Amino acid sequence: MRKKLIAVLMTACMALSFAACGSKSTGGENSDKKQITVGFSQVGAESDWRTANSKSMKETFSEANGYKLIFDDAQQKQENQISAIRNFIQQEVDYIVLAPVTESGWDTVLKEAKDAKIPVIIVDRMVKVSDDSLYTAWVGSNFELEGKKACAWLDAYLKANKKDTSEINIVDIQGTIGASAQIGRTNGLEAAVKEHSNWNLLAKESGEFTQAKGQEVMESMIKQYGKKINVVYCENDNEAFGAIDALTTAGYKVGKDGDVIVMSFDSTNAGLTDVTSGKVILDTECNPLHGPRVKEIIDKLQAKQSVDKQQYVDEEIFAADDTVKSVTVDGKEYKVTATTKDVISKRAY
Ligand code: GYE
Repeated sequence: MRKKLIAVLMTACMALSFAACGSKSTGGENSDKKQITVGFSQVGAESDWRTANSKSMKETFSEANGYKLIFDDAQQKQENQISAIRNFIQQEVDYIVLAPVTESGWDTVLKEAKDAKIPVIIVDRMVKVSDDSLYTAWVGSNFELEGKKACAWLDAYLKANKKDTSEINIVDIQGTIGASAQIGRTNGLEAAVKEHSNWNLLAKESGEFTQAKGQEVMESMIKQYGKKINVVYCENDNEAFGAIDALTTAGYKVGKDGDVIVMSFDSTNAGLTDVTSGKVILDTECNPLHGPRVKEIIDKLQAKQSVDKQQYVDEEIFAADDTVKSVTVDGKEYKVTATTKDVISKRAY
């Protein structure tokens, strides 16, 4: 009888421990670890880049990998991001991941996260805070370097085409004002304009990183400057798509032997497809696949290891042809890839 009771108790215990196991852990690579809850405040869905970025985060922080991801799309509004973060704090998530729309305005809410002892990882664009301990780590691109690489390419391209003494009129369709990606890319261009007495920056205006606004801004720039424009510097691929639509509708020939050349950033599949046709003359890469990079930071924090405060991603340069083989920025040489369908097919976004 006693033996039987022990056996029953043991079975009950095993059942209970299985149940406990079921509620706390999931299958996949973290199978016997506790599920980690990550609250991710995403900027929005303004561009192809952003779509690829969201996909990378969702694929990485999946249930099968041992995570519960609370994904919040802020529709490009900082106030939405601030309330998402407050929500994550209330839900006592294990980590907060923030892709900030602009750099400033985060001190108060990040202090709230710090007081709640929730580590904050910043991804993609940066935050400008008075106290760096308000976030644990940042991973993303060197946007100013991207701008400098693009301008070094333009300089070399104009030289190769013997146009380096002509007047070059440039318009800048900027990203969301105050976003690191805008600040860096605009700064890169403005520094290069200062260095070239024959480069004129005719106008700069935000296209909000969207195709629709990019098109609208291009239309108004065409009205104002017409055929004076030689170079359209778009701060992302979607703005470039909109600008190209506006230019072709207005009867401009876009490309190498046309009226105007269009430069872009991101190097998404669609962007690079326009590079192969020459509609986009240069696409400077900005890599959106941050999911595994953020995961690596979280893995280290889980293992109580130290993490780099700031981590830049390596990025490439894609041109419509091989006129310029490489560019040198701040003493470092970067290879330029002449874009083909084959090059695109090997890329994931
Ligand atoms: O270039 C653009 C997106 O912050 C790097 O945001 C990101 C930028 C990217 O909307 O396409």
